[in-house]
Amino acid sequence: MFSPDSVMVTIVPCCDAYTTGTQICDAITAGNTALGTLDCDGDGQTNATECTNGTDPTDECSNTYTSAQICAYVPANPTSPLAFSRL
Ligand SMILES: [Ca+2]
Ligand SMILES: [Ca+2]
Repeated sequence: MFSPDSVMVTIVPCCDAYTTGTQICDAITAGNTALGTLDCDGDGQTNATECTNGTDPTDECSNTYTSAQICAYVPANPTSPLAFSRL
């Protein structure tokens, strides 16, 4: 039987709550691991990975891809911001 008390709600941290990559990295460092699993700029690298690598999690053009990786990634992810960056 359905019980409202048993409904699980997953709260996804909103990327829009942060305006800079530094704010995102600071929040992850402070313990917001869920935010670290997101990809706020849609470049295919998680926020946590970008903070570790020193790239900007709010800028899809700031990443650690090689040109060869981008050439492979974009055709496979045509809706990615990286694909639109080519225009
Ligand atoms: Ca990213
Ligand atoms: Ca990025």
